[in-house]
Formats: sequence, C-alpha cells, structure tokens
Amino acid sequence: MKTFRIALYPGDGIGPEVIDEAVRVVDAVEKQSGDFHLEYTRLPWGYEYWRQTGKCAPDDLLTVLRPFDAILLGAVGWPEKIADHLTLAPLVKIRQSFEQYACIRPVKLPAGVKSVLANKGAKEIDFVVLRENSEGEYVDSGSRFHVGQEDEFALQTAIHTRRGVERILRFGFEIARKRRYRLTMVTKSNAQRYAYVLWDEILEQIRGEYPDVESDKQHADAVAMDFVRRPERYDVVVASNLFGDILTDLGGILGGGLGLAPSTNTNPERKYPSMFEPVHGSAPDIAGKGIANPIAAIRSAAMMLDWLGLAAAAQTIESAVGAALSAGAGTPDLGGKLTTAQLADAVIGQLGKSR
Ligand code: GGG
Repeated sequence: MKTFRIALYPGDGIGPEVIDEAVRVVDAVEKQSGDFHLEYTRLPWGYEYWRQTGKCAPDDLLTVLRPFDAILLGAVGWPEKIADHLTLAPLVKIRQSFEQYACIRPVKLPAGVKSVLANKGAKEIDFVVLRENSEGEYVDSGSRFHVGQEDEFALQTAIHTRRGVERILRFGFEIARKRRYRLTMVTKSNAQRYAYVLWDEILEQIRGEYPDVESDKQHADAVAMDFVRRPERYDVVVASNLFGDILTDLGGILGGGLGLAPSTNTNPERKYPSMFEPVHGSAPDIAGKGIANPIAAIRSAAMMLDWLGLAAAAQTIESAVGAALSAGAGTPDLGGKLTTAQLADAVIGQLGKSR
C-alpha cells in the first residue's frame, strides 16, 4: 500500500466546495483500488485566514508545504472583501519558489458536451497549453511612483530568463512527443522586442534537437483568433505566464466550460511538491449555493494521482467523468440541474464502469 501526504488548500469562494467533492471522488477510487492511501492536511489559508491574522497564508508557508507529496488547491480571491493581488500572492510564491514552472492545461472537449464553436467538436478541440509558470510577467518586480498625484505612474517589469524559457520549451517538446508531434510557441515579438525576441531565438536554437516535432511560432493575438477559427491546428501550445493564463480561459470555454478545466503546477524535477488546481477562480457570486461545477477540481485531482504514479486511478476518474458527462449529468453552468454534490455522485456512480 502506497501512502501519500496531500496538502489541501481549498482557498476562497467555491474553492472549498469543489475540493470537498474532489476528495470524495478520490476517496471512492482509493476504496475501490485498495492499493494506495492519501493522507490529507487541510490548510485554512485565504481570505478568512487574512481576516483573522492579517495575512492570507503564514510567512513560513513554504516550510509547511515542503514535506507534502502534492498540493491540491481550490481557488483564491474574494474581490469584494480583499484585493485580488493579496489572495493570489501565496500561489505565485508557491509556484515560483517550488519551481513549478510547467503549468499543464489540457483543452479537450468531452464527448456529450456541446461545443461553443459551430462545426467544431471533440475531434477538433484537443490540445494542451503549457504555461510558463515561474517567471515572465508574474515576477514581483516594479513599483508605483508619485502615488495619488496627477503624474502618477507604475512600472511592472517582466523577467524572462534563458534558463526559464529553454526549460519550458524543452518540456513542451517532450509532451509533443507523447501526443501529435506538433508544438506552437506563443509570442509577441513584433511589439515586445526584448523578451519575446529572446523566446524566438531560443526556439530557433533548440528546435533542431527535436526533428520529429513540427514547431512554429505565432503571435498571441493570432493564437486567440485561431483557437476559435481552427482549434484543430494545435497540439502543444507553449506560452509565457500571462499569455498562458489568458489563453487558457479561452481554452477552458472551448473545452466545454471553465468548470471542466483542470491544471497542474508541475515541478518536473520532483525536487519540490507540485500543485494541482482547477483553472477557474473562486466565483464568489455562486459560493455557498452548492451549484459550482466540481469537475475541474476532480480532474485536477486525477492529474495529481497521475503525477504520483497512480495512472490507473487517474484514468478511472477521467473515464468516469467522461461517462457522467456523456450521460447528461451537469451543474447549471453546463445547462444541467445537478448540485455540486450530485454531479460528484454521478462521477462516483460511474467509477470502474468504463475504461
Ligand atoms: N484555481 C486557482 C485560482 O483561483 N486562480 C485564480 C486566478 O486568477 N489565478 C491567476 C493565475 O493563475 O495566474
């Protein structure tokens, strides 16, 4: 019996609701399989923690998280109560400090879910966005000047390192080798002449080492258009931190809705724990109503199991999610009537039935 220690960081808004259901699904798979055990530690971080302590997470959060095998995160943010950059700060710190530089975000329309695109279905919408997750536009570098004055200005500096760009591109090439051997790098080197020209040059320097993978580059605005116009063009899409974040909200909708979209924050070298989270945010407007879609969190938990070496358990969950959605199970965001718990029940009801 393999045992793994999992830190749960449910966070804010619908985060705790969807994480509870993800844990319930994983518990059911664990019971069925009998060959692994997950031990959970629930961390009370987020808005409520800030209200009580003045901080969204303790100063030693990295020390707290370091011993875990993985982290399962819900969502952060409660903009009516606290500024968004405060609730997001612990996440960014975890991603950067634990070198979780590979944010893997699959975009795949499940069978049975209607596409928002006319004439594009499950066959056409099947790609992965790989978001550089440790530097770029998310580096905490900048300042505000002459605050409150008429000539106020702000500087926000992105930092793109050769090491950071090269490692995410190489990771993208490796993923492409397990898929359809095609990689597209997102850039904006016509307007951003330092950072993205560096990206362009690095792609040029290393692409020859992957002759079996067809690679090209495209500007971010064109990628946004082509995600909609011809999504079948894409297999593995490698993007900077901010471009990746923006494009995966669009990707989430193409994949059937943000309520379905899972994500990893992977440290490929396994030196630090990796973190798994739905792409969606905390959705305060529906928090506490019991109608949030738990599928993105459930699928994120499946990606966590896969990362922990429990590929069969992960596949069991993915298949059950597919079967439940194909059978028409859905929360209101999918046009259905089920509650969060009922949709998780529908997934649990399908476990082990289909492969
Ligand atoms: N599910 C994670 C979450 O709540 N994300 C909120 C968000 O806006 N994140 C921004 C980011 O990932 O860059």
